[in-house]
Amino acid sequence: MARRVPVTLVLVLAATLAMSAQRIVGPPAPAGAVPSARQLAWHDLQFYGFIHFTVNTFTDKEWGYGDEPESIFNPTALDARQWARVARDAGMKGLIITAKHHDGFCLWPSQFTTHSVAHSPWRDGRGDVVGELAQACREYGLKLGIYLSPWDRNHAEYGRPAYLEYYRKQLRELLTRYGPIFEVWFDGANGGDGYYGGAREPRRIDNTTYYDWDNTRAIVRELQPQAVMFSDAGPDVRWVGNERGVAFETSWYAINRAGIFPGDPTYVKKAAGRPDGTDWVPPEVDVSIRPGWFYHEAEDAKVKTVDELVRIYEQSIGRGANLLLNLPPDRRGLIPDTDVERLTAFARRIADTYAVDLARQARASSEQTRGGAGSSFAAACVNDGDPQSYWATDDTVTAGTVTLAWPAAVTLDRVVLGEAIALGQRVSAWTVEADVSGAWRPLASGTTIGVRRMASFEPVTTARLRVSITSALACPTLTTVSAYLAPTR
Ligand code: FUL
Repeated sequence: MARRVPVTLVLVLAATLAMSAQRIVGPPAPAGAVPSARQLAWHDLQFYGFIHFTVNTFTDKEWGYGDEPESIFNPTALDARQWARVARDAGMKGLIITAKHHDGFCLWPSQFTTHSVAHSPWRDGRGDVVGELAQACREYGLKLGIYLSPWDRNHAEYGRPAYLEYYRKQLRELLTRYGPIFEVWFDGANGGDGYYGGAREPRRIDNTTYYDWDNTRAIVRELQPQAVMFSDAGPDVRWVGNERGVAFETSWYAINRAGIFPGDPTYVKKAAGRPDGTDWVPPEVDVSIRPGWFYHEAEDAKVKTVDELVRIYEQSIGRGANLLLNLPPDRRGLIPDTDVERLTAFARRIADTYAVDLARQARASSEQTRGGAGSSFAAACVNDGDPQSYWATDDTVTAGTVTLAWPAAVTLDRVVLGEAIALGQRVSAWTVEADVSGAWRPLASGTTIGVRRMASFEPVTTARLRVSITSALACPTLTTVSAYLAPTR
């Protein structure tokens, strides 16, 4: 007869075994600069649109001088619902409108100037483009953003303290009349000549001091605390440093904000960010679907192709930035058909390419799991479809691999990696390899990851994929490893 083993002894043994495999550990401490809640919400948006529309649409200019008569603003068929529908159908999450561009003309009936839609023939002077867009955005589930140019070539007081008061009153108007605003866009262009109430002269300002940005930003925080502010200097979102639609290959979310100001001529050198930056100010890629920001008939044949838009997508969103794609309405006040067709075909291409995440069918494992195999930081977190869960290593480990194994071989030609950025951006080098006939074949490699890093390569058929983090500023995290195969065209 078999000897009976006491039940309690079995339980103690089982618990000891389980504990040796799984130490209970907490999450890694945040490393370096980390995002605020409003920045984390902004990272989730990924893709939204710019609407450049004003008197320039009717004068065929990119920068109005400020002396344009209000009478020229007269779109024949303006329909902000069309803008919103087009944006929503393309997968955009919001629209940012040039409420006032450098020419000073206001697309809303501001009580502080006569240089606005209220003095134009459009809708007999009773129109409000910003209001119509706000309503359309609500209807189509989009967020609304505001561009209010600091440089104003119409205003008589530009360059003097009185203009700043005017600017802030306008900002208050925009932030109190139109519901929630997700982003306020502070452009860096300023100075130079203009109409300035009839003075017609150059007015140079010192952009390190004139705008007194701290007090302007305080208005946004007071009235729309959830809104992010964009400028060369953030504070929440920064310019990527070019208007070509390209984020840096090595792109750090952190910069040293001290000493940077909107319009900083040395900014481009700082635009890639730095691993030791003091402030989390992620890049936004702004680019137009046409050569210009405003609609020009002469550019009707120069609308970006689907291939160009896909490249922009992969080099902006695919490098962990957000994409702000400009869709300028024409003189009717509608986004032209060609632009809509391109955008729609581009959106379909992206949706088809990233339709099926092959990684979801794989089993993920790692030798470097924080707290040991089976902990809440297990490799399985990278392909569970949950953006909150993540794989991490122990504090002292700054490299590691996650392997995905499929029950049967799959064919893939791209991967998407993502870090748990709430804890900071940590990875500085990675590689992806596939097991091909028993040997690891390199597929892609890179430096930073951030919230999202897309990589594509020649299609490969494999049952095992290995993602290696080869260097990191602190113990690395990965919330996402996805794999896709683009449909053949
Ligand atoms: C620039 C402006 O000067 C352009 O006209 C445009 O608005 C672009 C988005 O920002 O600084």
